[in-house]
Amino acid sequence: MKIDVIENVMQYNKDEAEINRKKFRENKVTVVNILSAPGAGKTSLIIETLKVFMDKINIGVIEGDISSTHDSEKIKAFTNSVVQINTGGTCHLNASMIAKAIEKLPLKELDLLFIENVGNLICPVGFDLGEKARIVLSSVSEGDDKPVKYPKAFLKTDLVALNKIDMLKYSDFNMNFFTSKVKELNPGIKIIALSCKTREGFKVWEEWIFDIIKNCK
Ligand SMILES: Nc1nc2c(ncn2[C@@H]2O[C@H](COP(=O)(O)OP(=O)(O)O)[C@@H](O)[C@H]2O)c(=O)[nH]1
Ligand SMILES: [Mg+2]
Repeated sequence: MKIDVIENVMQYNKDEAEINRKKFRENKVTVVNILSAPGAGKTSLIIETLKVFMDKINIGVIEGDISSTHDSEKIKAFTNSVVQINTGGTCHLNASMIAKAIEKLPLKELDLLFIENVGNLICPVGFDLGEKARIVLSSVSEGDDKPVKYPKAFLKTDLVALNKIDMLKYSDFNMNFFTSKVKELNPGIKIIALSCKTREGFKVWEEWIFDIIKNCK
């Protein structure tokens, strides 16, 4: 019985995600769902990307947090198209929450929509939101073993971004170990190493973003 209920919940989410995806397609908006542990740099990556692209394209942001408007307040300095979702304890966003949030966004005017998921590498993995692409953001300060400990997150993604590479010189993070474990799980996956502090690696990140927007149009 319990398993039936879980299956129904997952099927309901899948159906809702397909409705969102259709809406995104009709409005020609590229949607990117960012997953990471708390503090890996999701908000920083969104802000640094907004700084680069805000004069060229229209970007919206959905901020998912258990509570507070802390991140969306920061993002408001760079775009008016920001909606905060407070999950009230739920550890992931689901497709219904996104359906409600996009009612408050000028979807037709947007080229790109970032969804900052709730910070953890477990619960958000199973929930399709209707996005075009999913990113898993890891960071040097978390250590190089995250692909080993959270394999599903690194399997079900379109890009792995490694943030805070400015901290490599202060840590024992082994880049070869990290990349080889990611590639063992997901051989074809692209990995971008970057720093939101120094902007190292940002050219490659900007090109990746441009490419997925182009593919969506
Ligand atoms: N050294 C360093 N710190 C960073 C970098 N990116 C983000 N941070 C810091 O990491 C902390 C958490 O970042 P935040 O973007 O809020 O992470 P989130 O919880 O994933 O949204 C903040 O203090 C940021 O200033 C980076 O590339 N290098
Ligand atoms: Mg954040």
